[in-house]
Amino acid sequence: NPLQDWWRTSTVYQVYPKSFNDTTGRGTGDIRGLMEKLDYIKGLGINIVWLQPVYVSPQNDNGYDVAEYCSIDPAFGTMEDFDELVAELKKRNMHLMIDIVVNHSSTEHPWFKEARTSRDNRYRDYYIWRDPGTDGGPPNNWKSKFGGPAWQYDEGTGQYYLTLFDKTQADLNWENEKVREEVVDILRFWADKGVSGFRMDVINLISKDPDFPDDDGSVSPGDGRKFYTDGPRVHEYIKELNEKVFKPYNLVTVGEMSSTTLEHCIRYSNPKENEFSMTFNFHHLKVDYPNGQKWELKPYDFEELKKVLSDWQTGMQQGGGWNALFWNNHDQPRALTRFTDDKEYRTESAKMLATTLHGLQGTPYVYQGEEIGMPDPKWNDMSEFRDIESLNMYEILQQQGKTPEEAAHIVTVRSRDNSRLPMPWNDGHQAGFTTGTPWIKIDERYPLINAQAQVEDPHSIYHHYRQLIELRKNLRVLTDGEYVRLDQGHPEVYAYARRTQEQTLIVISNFSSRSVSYELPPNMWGKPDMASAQLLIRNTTEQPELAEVVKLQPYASYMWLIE
Ligand code: TEU
Repeated sequence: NPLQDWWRTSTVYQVYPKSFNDTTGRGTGDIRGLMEKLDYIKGLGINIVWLQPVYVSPQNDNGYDVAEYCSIDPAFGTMEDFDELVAELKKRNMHLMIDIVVNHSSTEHPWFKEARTSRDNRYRDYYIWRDPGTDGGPPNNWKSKFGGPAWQYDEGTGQYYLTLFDKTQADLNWENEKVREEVVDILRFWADKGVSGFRMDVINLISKDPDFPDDDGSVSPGDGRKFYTDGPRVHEYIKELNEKVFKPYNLVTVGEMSSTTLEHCIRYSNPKENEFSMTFNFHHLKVDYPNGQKWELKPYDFEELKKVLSDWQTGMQQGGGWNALFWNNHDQPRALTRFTDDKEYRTESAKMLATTLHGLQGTPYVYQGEEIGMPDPKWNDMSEFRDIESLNMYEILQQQGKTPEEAAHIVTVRSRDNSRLPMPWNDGHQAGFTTGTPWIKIDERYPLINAQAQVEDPHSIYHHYRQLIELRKNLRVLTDGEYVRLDQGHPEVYAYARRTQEQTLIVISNFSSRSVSYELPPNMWGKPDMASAQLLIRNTTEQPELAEVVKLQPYASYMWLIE
């Protein structure tokens, strides 16, 4: 039964190394800094650590611009440090998942430096080159995800090369089997070093329509993604990686799927397809995007959030897929600020979001700082920002007619830097992150919001996560219980059940600062066993019985078990 896989009852902790822990005084985190904190992570009950890129990189996109795939950047440490990290994790019965960024490489990669020297260089076709369009401009109208055109002109050889992200991130040409062979070698190199899994960056973008047609905007927003998202050969390419590396090394793998569909994610993650173990999708994190547009603002649509989460739970369950569950990552503002109250009800809100997510089917991901209730920072001016996407968009928004203040406001709400401030370890100098000058500011609330305070307080958010992670290891209904949404559009409450023959789990959460009551559906109530429901986890002092009508304080969230 595929539901026995070990990673289906695991929880993953995501480490953004640049902001995790600095042991050199350089002001950026490093591998030895992560090693110092393994017991802190283990204390949560985590058994997989996802380490984001630490490879040689010019850091234009904080390591997602890789210049050498099998070397550690000296800023993060040495290969010996990496080997020691793997060993230290194994000692703690924990696994290492590393980030693989092979939709594109840095333009500093030797392959690209060679490729741009001449049209017949042996590495030329490792990348995607096209002649100028009829007007002498870019070959088509595709747009970069970070703003601006998706093509850069190379004077030396008179052609454009494709860059779906930053102009220093050149898309690799997966049509070229030599590229696919290089990727297999890279994956085998790291698998031979003892990593247990891979997170594959924007892996559903690697197959492009070889005609590179203009996008007429008839399907998606007209930036070309219709011609490279979930492209014609994407499943073929992934099956090849699975056959040559994932399966032989028995790896756990997660694909980051940008702008994807439920149907594709079922194919990407159903074990019978032999592709990935699970997938990230982002539809639940676009319910505050007006018409899907990230750089416009609106309050989030609560009903849409519940609908998307439910549709994906039901759809993936019926299709045999497997979700990577997450509210947060290094590309998203903090959910605590985005969806709830990060001030008066910060602790209740953080625990409510955790209970709501960890009751769903899938493998949960905890992004560093989420487990201690880190909110979005308070930004003072644009000089505090570092993210290439945010800095680009600040200019582009003004070119589109926004005033500097309007553009800055949108960036403070949307910027990926919202989740990239250094981990606050304690209330000491620089929150214990560095003895030097941090690469990005430290959140000034670190005397109140820091890991040490959270670990020492048994009623903290940290210990709430620990309880949820522990439940997942032992409660079968969390792994294979059928998902059923219970609330029918309640304005403040999200309620759902998970069911097997033997057990029923009920999760009820108040996403508002109002005290509300929620009435269970009649067909649920009245059964004698409902009164025997056991309250497994709560985020308020009160311990309500499961009753026909449940009263919920602001941001209250409960999980009951009926056996
Ligand atoms: O993210 C790709 C991605 O979908 C987001 O970056 C999103 O497209 C972007 O924020 C625009 O809204 C992955 C990595 O997680 C991200 O950090 C990298 O910048 C990106 O790929 C390129 O490697």
